[in-house]
Amino acid sequence: MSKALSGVRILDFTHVQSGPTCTQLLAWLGADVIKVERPGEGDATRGQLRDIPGVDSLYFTMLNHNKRSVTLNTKKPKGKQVLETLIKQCDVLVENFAPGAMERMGLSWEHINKLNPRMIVASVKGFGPGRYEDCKVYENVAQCAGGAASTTGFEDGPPVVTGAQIGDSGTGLHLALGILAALYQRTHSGRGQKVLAPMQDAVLNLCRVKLRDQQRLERTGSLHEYPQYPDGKFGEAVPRAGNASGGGQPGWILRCKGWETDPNAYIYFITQAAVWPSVCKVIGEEGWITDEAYATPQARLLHLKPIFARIEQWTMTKTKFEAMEILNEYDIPCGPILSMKEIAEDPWLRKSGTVVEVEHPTRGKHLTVGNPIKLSDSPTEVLRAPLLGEHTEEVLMELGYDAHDLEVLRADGAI
Ligand code: CAO
Repeated sequence: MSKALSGVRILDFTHVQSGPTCTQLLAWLGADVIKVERPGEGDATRGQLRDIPGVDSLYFTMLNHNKRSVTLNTKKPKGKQVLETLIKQCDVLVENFAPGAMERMGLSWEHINKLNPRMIVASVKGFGPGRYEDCKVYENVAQCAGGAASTTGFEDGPPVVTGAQIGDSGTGLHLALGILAALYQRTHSGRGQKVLAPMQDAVLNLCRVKLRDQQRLERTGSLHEYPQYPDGKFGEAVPRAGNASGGGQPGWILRCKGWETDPNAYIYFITQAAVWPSVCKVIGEEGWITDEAYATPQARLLHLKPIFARIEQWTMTKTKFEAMEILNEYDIPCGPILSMKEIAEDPWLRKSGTVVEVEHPTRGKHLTVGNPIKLSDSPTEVLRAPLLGEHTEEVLMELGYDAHDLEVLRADGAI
Protein backbone atom coordinates (compact mmCIF):
# COMPACT_ATOMS: atom_id res chain seq x y z
CA MET A 1 0.00 0.00 0.00
CA SER A 2 1.42 3.42 -0.87
CA LYS A 3 1.80 5.99 1.91
CA ALA A 4 0.47 9.54 2.12
CA LEU A 5 3.92 11.04 1.47
CA SER A 6 5.31 8.33 -0.82
CA GLY A 7 7.79 9.90 -3.24
CA VAL A 8 8.64 12.85 -0.98
CA ARG A 9 12.33 12.94 -0.10
CA ILE A 10 13.43 14.83 3.01
CA LEU A 11 16.98 15.97 3.68
CA ASP A 12 16.90 15.79 7.45
CA PHE A 13 19.57 18.11 8.82
CA THR A 14 18.00 18.19 12.29
CA HIS A 15 19.29 17.34 15.73
CA VAL A 16 18.19 17.05 19.37
CA GLN A 17 14.38 17.06 19.65
CA SER A 18 12.40 19.78 17.87
CA GLY A 19 13.55 19.10 14.31
CA PRO A 20 13.71 15.30 14.68
CA THR A 21 10.09 15.11 15.91
CA CYS A 22 9.05 16.88 12.72
CA THR A 23 10.98 14.64 10.35
CA GLN A 24 9.93 11.50 12.26
CA LEU A 25 6.30 12.41 11.67
CA LEU A 26 6.98 12.96 7.97
CA ALA A 27 8.70 9.56 7.86
CA TRP A 28 5.68 7.95 9.51
CA LEU A 29 3.50 9.56 6.88
CA GLY A 30 5.63 7.82 4.24
CA ALA A 31 8.40 10.26 3.26
CA ASP A 32 11.94 9.00 2.64
CA VAL A 33 13.85 10.79 5.40
CA ILE A 34 17.64 10.95 5.04
CA LYS A 35 19.25 12.11 8.27
CA VAL A 36 22.63 13.79 7.74
CA GLU A 37 24.95 13.51 10.74
CA ARG A 38 28.53 14.44 11.53
CA PRO A 39 30.92 11.45 11.06
CA GLY A 40 32.03 9.86 14.32
CA GLU A 41 29.63 11.77 16.57
CA GLY A 42 26.25 12.06 14.94
CA ASP A 43 23.30 13.73 16.60
CA ALA A 44 24.40 14.71 20.13
CA THR A 45 21.38 12.92 21.60
CA ARG A 46 22.83 9.54 20.57
CA GLY A 47 25.14 9.91 23.55
CA GLN A 48 22.89 11.82 25.98
CA LEU A 49 21.00 10.28 28.93
CA ARG A 50 22.37 6.85 28.04
CA ASP A 51 20.96 3.90 29.98
CA ILE A 52 23.26 1.32 28.33
CA PRO A 53 26.97 2.19 27.89
CA GLY A 54 28.01 2.63 24.26
CA VAL A 55 24.47 2.16 22.91
CA ASP A 56 22.38 4.87 21.23
CA SER A 57 20.20 6.48 23.90
CA LEU A 58 16.43 6.17 24.08
CA TYR A 59 16.39 9.93 23.60
CA PHE A 60 17.79 9.37 20.11
CA THR A 61 16.07 6.09 19.23
CA MET A 62 12.60 7.41 20.15
CA LEU A 63 12.95 10.53 17.98
CA ASN A 64 14.47 9.06 14.83
CA HIS A 65 12.32 6.13 13.77
CA ASN A 66 11.87 5.24 10.11
CA LYS A 67 14.83 7.38 8.96
CA ARG A 68 18.03 6.54 7.11
CA SER A 69 21.31 7.83 8.53
CA VAL A 70 24.10 9.24 6.37
CA THR A 71 27.34 10.58 7.81
CA LEU A 72 28.69 13.66 6.12
CA ASN A 73 31.14 16.33 7.22
CA THR A 74 29.56 19.30 5.57
CA LYS A 75 32.45 21.56 6.52
CA LYS A 76 34.76 19.63 4.18
CA PRO A 77 34.48 20.71 0.52
CA LYS A 78 33.85 17.13 -0.64
CA GLY A 79 31.23 16.64 2.08
CA LYS A 80 29.52 19.85 1.07
CA GLN A 81 29.48 18.69 -2.56
CA VAL A 82 27.59 15.55 -1.48
CA LEU A 83 25.19 17.67 0.54
CA GLU A 84 24.55 19.86 -2.51
CA THR A 85 23.83 16.74 -4.57
CA LEU A 86 21.32 15.76 -1.92
CA ILE A 87 19.79 19.25 -2.01
CA LYS A 88 19.29 18.89 -5.77
CA GLN A 89 17.51 15.56 -5.35
CA CYS A 90 15.36 16.19 -2.27
CA ASP A 91 12.06 18.01 -1.86
CA VAL A 92 12.50 19.43 1.62
CA LEU A 93 15.48 20.38 3.78
CA VAL A 94 14.66 20.52 7.49
CA GLU A 95 17.12 22.03 9.96
CA ASN A 96 17.19 23.34 13.51
CA PHE A 97 20.73 24.59 13.97
CA ALA A 98 21.54 27.65 16.02
CA PRO A 99 20.89 30.93 14.18
CA GLY A 100 23.55 31.57 11.53
CA ALA A 101 24.95 28.01 11.42
CA MET A 102 23.49 27.24 7.97
CA GLU A 103 24.90 30.46 6.56
CA ARG A 104 28.32 29.66 8.10
CA MET A 105 28.18 26.35 6.21
CA GLY A 106 27.58 28.34 3.02
CA LEU A 107 23.95 27.24 2.86
CA SER A 108 21.96 30.45 2.64
CA TRP A 109 18.37 30.31 1.36
CA GLU A 110 19.51 32.05 -1.84
CA HIS A 111 22.17 29.40 -2.46
CA ILE A 112 19.83 26.48 -1.79
CA ASN A 113 17.13 28.10 -3.89
CA LYS A 114 19.57 28.45 -6.78
CA LEU A 115 20.59 24.78 -6.49
CA ASN A 116 16.97 23.60 -6.36
CA PRO A 117 14.20 26.18 -6.83
CA ARG A 118 11.58 23.56 -5.86
CA MET A 119 13.18 22.87 -2.49
CA ILE A 120 11.29 23.75 0.68
CA VAL A 121 13.67 24.88 3.44
CA ALA A 122 12.09 24.40 6.84
CA SER A 123 13.66 25.69 10.06
CA VAL A 124 13.05 25.66 13.77
CA LYS A 125 14.62 28.54 15.63
CA GLY A 126 14.14 29.58 19.24
CA PHE A 127 12.73 33.00 18.40
CA GLY A 128 11.40 34.76 15.34
CA PRO A 129 12.81 38.09 14.11
CA GLY A 130 13.42 40.49 17.00
CA ARG A 131 15.57 41.04 20.05
CA TYR A 132 16.25 37.35 20.77
CA GLU A 133 16.56 36.05 17.21
CA ASP A 134 20.26 35.15 17.60
CA CYS A 135 19.77 33.11 20.77
CA LYS A 136 20.19 29.37 21.15
CA VAL A 137 17.11 27.85 22.71
CA TYR A 138 16.16 24.61 24.44
CA GLU A 139 12.75 23.30 25.48
CA ASN A 140 12.31 25.04 28.79
CA VAL A 141 13.52 28.39 27.50
CA ALA A 142 10.70 28.25 24.96
CA GLN A 143 8.19 27.27 27.64
CA CYS A 144 9.27 30.27 29.69
CA ALA A 145 9.34 32.76 26.80
CA GLY A 146 6.10 31.47 25.26
CA GLY A 147 3.92 32.11 28.32
CA ALA A 148 3.57 28.51 29.53
CA ALA A 149 5.73 28.74 32.67
CA SER A 150 4.23 31.96 34.03
CA THR A 151 0.75 30.44 33.80
CA THR A 152 1.61 26.96 35.10
CA GLY A 153 1.86 25.96 38.77
CA PHE A 154 0.04 27.00 41.92
CA GLU A 155 -0.69 30.57 42.93
CA ASP A 156 1.70 30.55 45.89
CA GLY A 157 4.58 28.86 44.05
CA PRO A 158 7.14 29.78 41.37
CA PRO A 159 6.58 29.39 37.61
CA VAL A 160 6.62 25.72 36.55
CA VAL A 161 7.55 24.02 33.27
CA THR A 162 5.39 21.18 32.04
CA GLY A 163 6.51 17.64 31.25
CA ALA A 164 4.84 17.82 27.83
CA GLN A 165 7.57 18.95 25.43
CA ILE A 166 5.53 21.74 23.93
CA GLY A 167 8.65 23.75 23.03
CA ASP A 168 10.41 21.00 21.09
CA SER A 169 7.84 18.44 19.98
CA GLY A 170 5.12 21.11 19.85
CA THR A 171 7.24 23.18 17.48
CA GLY A 172 8.13 20.08 15.45
CA LEU A 173 4.42 19.52 14.89
CA HIS A 174 3.92 23.10 13.75
CA LEU A 175 6.86 22.81 11.37
CA ALA A 176 5.54 19.56 9.89
CA LEU A 177 2.23 21.25 9.17
CA GLY A 178 4.02 24.16 7.47
CA ILE A 179 6.01 21.71 5.33
CA LEU A 180 2.89 19.88 4.20
CA ALA A 181 1.24 23.18 3.28
CA ALA A 182 4.34 24.24 1.32
CA LEU A 183 4.43 20.89 -0.49
CA TYR A 184 0.80 21.38 -1.45
CA GLN A 185 1.37 24.96 -2.61
CA ARG A 186 4.30 23.74 -4.70
CA THR A 187 1.95 21.46 -6.66
CA HIS A 188 0.49 24.59 -8.30
CA SER A 189 3.21 27.24 -7.84
CA GLY A 190 6.08 24.93 -8.84
CA ARG A 191 8.27 26.77 -6.33
CA GLY A 192 9.83 25.97 -3.00
CA GLN A 193 9.71 28.37 -0.08
CA LYS A 194 11.06 28.98 3.41
CA VAL A 195 9.07 27.64 6.37
CA LEU A 196 9.91 28.95 9.82
CA ALA A 197 8.49 27.75 13.14
CA PRO A 198 9.95 29.70 16.09
CA MET A 199 9.66 27.82 19.39
CA GLN A 200 8.40 30.85 21.33
CA ASP A 201 5.59 31.33 18.80
CA ALA A 202 4.62 27.65 18.83
CA VAL A 203 4.41 27.61 22.64
CA LEU A 204 2.36 30.81 22.60
CA ASN A 205 0.03 29.25 20.05
CA LEU A 206 -0.50 26.36 22.47
CA CYS A 207 -1.04 28.90 25.29
CA ARG A 208 -3.57 30.95 23.36
CA VAL A 209 -6.24 30.51 26.04
CA LYS A 210 -3.98 32.34 28.48
CA LEU A 211 -3.76 35.37 26.17
CA ARG A 212 -7.56 35.14 26.04
CA ASP A 213 -7.58 35.29 29.85
CA GLN A 214 -5.15 38.21 29.91
CA GLN A 215 -7.64 40.28 27.94
CA ARG A 216 -10.58 39.10 30.06
CA LEU A 217 -8.61 40.05 33.17
CA GLU A 218 -7.81 43.52 31.83
CA ARG A 219 -11.47 44.12 31.00
CA THR A 220 -13.09 42.73 34.14
CA GLY A 221 -10.34 42.63 36.79
CA SER A 222 -11.15 39.04 37.66
CA LEU A 223 -11.27 35.47 36.32
CA HIS A 224 -14.07 33.63 38.03
CA GLU A 225 -13.01 30.09 37.21
CA TYR A 226 -9.50 30.66 38.65
CA PRO A 227 -8.72 29.52 42.23
CA GLN A 228 -7.94 33.16 43.18
CA TYR A 229 -11.69 33.87 42.92
CA PRO A 230 -13.58 34.88 45.04
CA ASP A 231 -11.28 35.27 48.08
CA GLY A 232 -7.84 36.01 46.59
CA LYS A 233 -6.42 38.93 44.65
CA PHE A 234 -5.67 39.32 40.96
CA GLY A 235 -2.71 41.33 39.73
CA GLU A 236 -2.01 42.73 36.27
CA ALA A 237 -1.12 39.46 34.58
CA VAL A 238 -2.84 36.08 34.24
CA PRO A 239 -1.94 34.18 37.42
CA ARG A 240 -1.07 30.50 37.80
CA ALA A 241 -4.28 28.54 37.90
CA GLY A 242 -3.20 25.34 39.65
CA ASN A 243 -5.32 22.55 38.22
CA ALA A 244 -8.27 24.71 37.24
CA SER A 245 -9.77 23.84 33.88
CA GLY A 246 -8.67 26.03 30.98
CA GLY A 247 -12.20 26.08 29.57
CA GLY A 248 -15.69 27.15 30.57
CA GLN A 249 -16.42 24.02 32.64
CA PRO A 250 -14.79 24.09 36.09
CA GLY A 251 -12.49 21.18 36.90
CA TRP A 252 -9.88 20.14 39.48
CA ILE A 253 -7.66 17.21 40.40
CA LEU A 254 -9.07 15.24 43.33
CA ARG A 255 -7.60 12.57 45.59
CA CYS A 256 -8.79 8.99 45.21
CA LYS A 257 -8.52 5.90 47.42
CA GLY A 258 -4.86 5.08 48.05
CA TRP A 259 -3.55 8.63 47.57
CA GLU A 260 -1.59 8.41 50.85
CA THR A 261 0.88 5.96 49.29
CA ASP A 262 0.29 6.21 45.52
CA PRO A 263 1.39 9.60 44.09
CA ASN A 264 -0.94 9.10 41.12
CA ALA A 265 -4.14 8.06 42.92
CA TYR A 266 -5.97 11.10 41.59
CA ILE A 267 -8.72 11.88 39.11
CA TYR A 268 -9.49 14.98 37.06
CA PHE A 269 -13.11 15.86 37.68
CA ILE A 270 -15.12 18.30 35.56
CA THR A 271 -18.37 19.71 36.91
CA GLN A 272 -19.89 20.10 33.46
CA ALA A 273 -23.10 22.13 33.70
CA ALA A 274 -25.07 19.66 31.57
CA VAL A 275 -24.57 16.86 34.13
CA TRP A 276 -24.70 18.87 37.36
CA PRO A 277 -27.80 16.96 38.65
CA SER A 278 -25.94 13.67 38.09
CA VAL A 279 -22.87 14.99 39.94
CA CYS A 280 -25.12 15.88 42.90
CA LYS A 281 -26.77 12.43 42.85
CA VAL A 282 -23.46 10.55 42.70
CA ILE A 283 -21.99 12.39 45.69
CA GLY A 284 -25.27 12.33 47.67
CA GLU A 285 -26.01 16.05 47.60
CA GLU A 286 -29.35 16.01 45.77
CA GLY A 287 -30.29 19.24 47.59
CA TRP A 288 -27.68 21.11 45.50
CA ILE A 289 -29.72 20.47 42.35
CA THR A 290 -32.27 23.08 43.37
CA ASP A 291 -30.42 25.06 46.09
CA GLU A 292 -29.98 28.46 44.48
CA ALA A 293 -26.41 28.74 45.83
CA TYR A 294 -25.47 25.77 43.61
CA ALA A 295 -28.16 25.42 40.97
CA THR A 296 -26.59 27.54 38.21
CA PRO A 297 -23.05 27.56 36.80
CA GLN A 298 -22.78 31.26 37.70
CA ALA A 299 -23.75 30.63 41.33
CA ARG A 300 -21.36 27.68 41.61
CA LEU A 301 -18.36 29.82 40.64
CA LEU A 302 -18.56 31.41 44.10
CA HIS A 303 -18.29 27.99 45.77
CA LEU A 304 -15.92 25.95 43.63
CA LYS A 305 -13.52 25.16 46.48
CA PRO A 306 -16.17 23.72 48.84
CA ILE A 307 -17.85 21.95 45.90
CA PHE A 308 -14.63 20.18 44.90
CA ALA A 309 -13.85 19.44 48.57
CA ARG A 310 -17.24 17.69 48.86
CA ILE A 311 -16.74 15.76 45.61
CA GLU A 312 -13.31 14.72 46.86
CA GLN A 313 -14.88 13.18 49.96
CA TRP A 314 -16.62 10.88 47.49
CA THR A 315 -13.65 10.23 45.16
CA MET A 316 -11.51 9.31 48.19
CA THR A 317 -13.79 6.32 48.80
CA LYS A 318 -13.04 4.93 45.30
CA THR A 319 -9.92 4.07 43.32
CA LYS A 320 -9.45 6.32 40.27
CA PHE A 321 -10.61 3.47 38.01
CA GLU A 322 -13.71 2.71 40.14
CA ALA A 323 -14.58 6.41 40.12
CA MET A 324 -14.11 6.51 36.33
CA GLU A 325 -16.51 3.61 35.82
CA ILE A 326 -19.23 5.14 37.98
CA LEU A 327 -18.85 8.64 36.54
CA ASN A 328 -18.80 7.40 32.94
CA GLU A 329 -22.22 5.82 33.48
CA TYR A 330 -23.52 9.34 34.11
CA ASP A 331 -21.53 10.95 31.29
CA ILE A 332 -19.61 13.03 33.81
CA PRO A 333 -16.31 14.08 32.14
CA CYS A 334 -13.33 12.89 34.15
CA GLY A 335 -9.93 11.30 33.65
CA PRO A 336 -7.56 9.19 35.74
CA ILE A 337 -4.08 10.56 36.45
CA LEU A 338 -2.06 7.83 34.71
CA SER A 339 1.56 7.21 35.58
CA MET A 340 4.07 6.51 32.79
CA LYS A 341 4.22 2.92 34.15
CA GLU A 342 0.47 2.55 33.66
CA ILE A 343 0.69 4.06 30.19
CA ALA A 344 3.58 1.76 29.21
CA GLU A 345 1.49 -1.24 30.23
CA ASP A 346 -1.83 -0.03 28.79
CA PRO A 347 -3.15 -2.75 26.44
CA TRP A 348 -5.38 -0.37 24.47
CA LEU A 349 -2.53 2.04 23.64
CA ARG A 350 -0.50 -0.99 22.51
CA LYS A 351 -3.40 -2.18 20.37
CA SER A 352 -3.84 1.19 18.69
CA GLY A 353 -0.13 1.38 17.79
CA THR A 354 0.48 4.45 19.96
CA VAL A 355 2.73 2.53 22.36
CA VAL A 356 4.94 0.22 20.32
CA GLU A 357 7.69 -2.26 21.12
CA VAL A 358 10.62 -2.02 18.70
CA GLU A 359 13.62 -4.32 18.27
CA HIS A 360 16.96 -2.48 18.07
CA PRO A 361 20.22 -4.22 17.04
CA THR A 362 22.35 -2.95 19.91
CA ARG A 363 19.84 -2.26 22.68
CA GLY A 364 17.33 -5.05 22.08
CA LYS A 365 13.63 -4.33 22.66
CA HIS A 366 12.43 -0.92 23.72
CA LEU A 367 9.13 0.88 23.96
CA THR A 368 8.35 3.95 21.93
CA VAL A 369 5.46 6.24 21.17
CA GLY A 370 4.19 5.48 17.68
CA ASN A 371 2.40 7.80 15.30
CA PRO A 372 -0.47 9.46 17.18
CA ILE A 373 -2.04 10.49 13.85
CA LYS A 374 -3.96 7.61 12.27
CA LEU A 375 -4.63 7.68 8.52
CA SER A 376 -6.95 4.94 7.27
CA ASP A 377 -5.23 4.75 3.87
CA SER A 378 -1.67 5.30 5.09
CA PRO A 379 -1.02 3.08 8.11
CA THR A 380 2.22 3.56 10.05
CA GLU A 381 4.73 0.81 10.66
CA VAL A 382 7.17 1.99 13.31
CA LEU A 383 10.73 0.99 12.36
CA ARG A 384 13.79 1.29 14.61
CA ALA A 385 16.09 4.31 14.46
CA PRO A 386 19.19 3.88 12.26
CA LEU A 387 22.70 3.36 13.59
CA LEU A 388 25.12 6.20 12.83
CA GLY A 389 25.90 6.16 9.11
CA GLU A 390 24.04 2.89 8.56
CA HIS A 391 22.79 4.05 5.16
CA THR A 392 25.70 6.18 3.93
CA GLU A 393 26.72 3.79 1.16
CA GLU A 394 23.15 2.96 0.17
CA VAL A 395 22.12 6.61 -0.17
CA LEU A 396 25.31 7.74 -1.92
CA MET A 397 24.99 4.89 -4.43
CA GLU A 398 21.41 6.05 -5.11
CA LEU A 399 22.81 9.54 -5.73
CA GLY A 400 25.16 8.11 -8.37
CA TYR A 401 28.41 7.72 -6.41
CA ASP A 402 30.38 4.49 -7.00
CA ALA A 403 32.64 2.41 -4.77
CA HIS A 404 35.73 4.38 -5.78
CA ASP A 405 34.05 7.73 -4.99
CA LEU A 406 33.10 6.38 -1.57
CA GLU A 407 36.71 5.39 -0.89
CA VAL A 408 37.91 8.89 -1.78
CA LEU A 409 35.25 10.50 0.43
CA ARG A 410 36.13 8.17 3.30
CA ALA A 411 39.87 8.87 2.99
CA ASP A 412 39.09 12.60 3.07
CA GLY A 413 36.99 12.24 6.24
CA ALA A 414 33.99 13.66 4.38
CA ILE A 415 31.72 10.67 5.18
N1 CAO B 1 29.18 18.43 9.47
C1 CAO B 1 29.91 19.46 9.93
N2 CAO B 1 29.45 20.37 10.81
C2 CAO B 1 28.21 20.19 11.28
C3 CAO B 1 27.39 19.13 10.86
C4 CAO B 1 27.92 18.22 9.90
N3 CAO B 1 27.22 17.20 9.46
N4 CAO B 1 26.22 19.22 11.50
C5 CAO B 1 26.29 20.30 12.29
N5 CAO B 1 27.48 20.89 12.17
C6 CAO B 1 27.98 22.08 12.86
C7 CAO B 1 27.21 23.33 12.54
O1 CAO B 1 27.61 23.83 11.31
C8 CAO B 1 27.59 24.21 13.72
O2 CAO B 1 28.86 24.73 13.49
P1 CAO B 1 29.27 26.29 13.72
O3 CAO B 1 28.75 26.67 15.09
O4 CAO B 1 30.75 26.26 13.66
O5 CAO B 1 28.65 27.08 12.67
C9 CAO B 1 27.75 23.21 14.83
O6 CAO B 1 27.79 21.92 14.22
C10 CAO B 1 26.72 23.12 15.93
O7 CAO B 1 25.49 23.65 15.59
P2 CAO B 1 24.55 24.27 16.73
O8 CAO B 1 25.11 25.59 17.16
O9 CAO B 1 23.19 24.25 16.19
O10 CAO B 1 24.65 23.21 17.93
P3 CAO B 1 24.74 23.44 19.51
O11 CAO B 1 24.85 22.08 20.09
O12 CAO B 1 25.79 24.41 19.90
O13 CAO B 1 23.33 24.08 19.89
C11 CAO B 1 20.91 24.14 20.00
C12 CAO B 1 22.18 23.29 20.01
C13 CAO B 1 19.73 23.21 20.01
C14 CAO B 1 20.88 25.04 21.24
C15 CAO B 1 20.90 25.00 18.72
O14 CAO B 1 21.06 24.16 17.60
C16 CAO B 1 19.63 25.83 18.53
O15 CAO B 1 19.40 26.82 19.20
N6 CAO B 1 18.77 25.40 17.59
C17 CAO B 1 17.55 26.11 17.23
C18 CAO B 1 16.50 25.93 18.27
C19 CAO B 1 16.19 24.48 18.51
O16 CAO B 1 15.88 23.71 17.64
N7 CAO B 1 16.19 24.13 19.79
C20 CAO B 1 15.65 22.85 20.19
C21 CAO B 1 16.66 21.86 20.49
S1 CAO B 1 15.91 20.54 21.31
O17 CAO B 1 15.75 21.04 22.87
